[in-house]
Amino acid sequence: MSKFVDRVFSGVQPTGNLHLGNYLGAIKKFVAMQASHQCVYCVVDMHALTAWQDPTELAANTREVTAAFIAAGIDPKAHIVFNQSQVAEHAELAWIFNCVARMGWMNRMTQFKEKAGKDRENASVGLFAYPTLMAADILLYKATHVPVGDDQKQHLELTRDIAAKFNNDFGEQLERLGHGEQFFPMTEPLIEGPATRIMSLRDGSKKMSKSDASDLSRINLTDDADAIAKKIRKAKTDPAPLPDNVDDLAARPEADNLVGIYAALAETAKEQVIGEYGGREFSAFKPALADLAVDKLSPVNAEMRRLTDDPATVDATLREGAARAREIAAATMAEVRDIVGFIRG
Ligand code: AQP
Repeated sequence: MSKFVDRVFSGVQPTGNLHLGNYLGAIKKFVAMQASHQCVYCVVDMHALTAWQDPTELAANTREVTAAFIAAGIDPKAHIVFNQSQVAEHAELAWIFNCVARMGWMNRMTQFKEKAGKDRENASVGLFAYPTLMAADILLYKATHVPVGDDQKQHLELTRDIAAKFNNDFGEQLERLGHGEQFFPMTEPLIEGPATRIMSLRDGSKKMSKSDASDLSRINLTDDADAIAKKIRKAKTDPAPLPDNVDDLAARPEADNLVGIYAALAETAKEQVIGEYGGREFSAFKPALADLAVDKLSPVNAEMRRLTDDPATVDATLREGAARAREIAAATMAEVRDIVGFIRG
């Protein structure tokens, strides 16, 4: 039996345009994990700074992500909801991990390559070091499970590599201090279901993304019913009707994406959706998808608005969550300082 308590950690960046991909790939799963795990959900504002953020918008977006968490059904009293920058231990452990991770490992990170693009010389050092901060976020809470979208898979693998190297590099010290062989757990990513990678509504080969210049490419969690219906109506598709078999979706990325969105919203499998809509035209499927999306997203949207209209209450929730997160983080960091040989005051 593992010595680690079953604990979930995950985060979302407050970088604006929170969308259906973030909701289905992450936030909806966060809600489900509450029944079986102790959960720590973080608005990762320090991660957001890896690209320039307008300070006023960063604060507003931090409140918006918090509101989305709560509106979607996360209970900040039973679990922990906070913003990363309020718990300084994230930055402290990230520094130690910067000294554990190897340049070769970091150089292989595809997200850095994609986000830095051709102008790598001009990317922030923070963008390059993003994955070590993410490892610190997770391991500070000794999290055993992390629900994320498919795009974060490589960062989770790096987190495990960092944990293993730390456990190994300080093995003797861990024995001496009575921690056994494993100080940090081998965290399991939770990347499953029909919505691990929601694609752009305009281009089935691109991930739905906050930074896409086209607003029609994504359904924002702040979109009203008309906007949701319009975006689904205008979603790119091929001319053929939906196939009778799920396997035939593989060669049709746009159709596959819409069926996946339907399945995730309806909490069913793609097979079920194809069972119902296989052979039908998009002119029949799209209105059904729009109705389902409006039905599921409107209550979240309304509750988000109510919460963001009361920033003082949102800030108080974050403050209380940070105080509880800090208790766990401070205990881990005290142990880490002893393990690496820092003299404590
Ligand atoms: N398209 C997606 N499908 C499924 N899951 C997704 N996630 C993001 N996009 C999709 C998941 O949402 C969580 C929070 O993501 P994030 O805010 O930390 O950052 P991100 O992945 O960089 O978000 P974007 O929208 O893709 O932003 P930009 O445009 O800046 O690149 C994560 O669990 C992520 O997997």
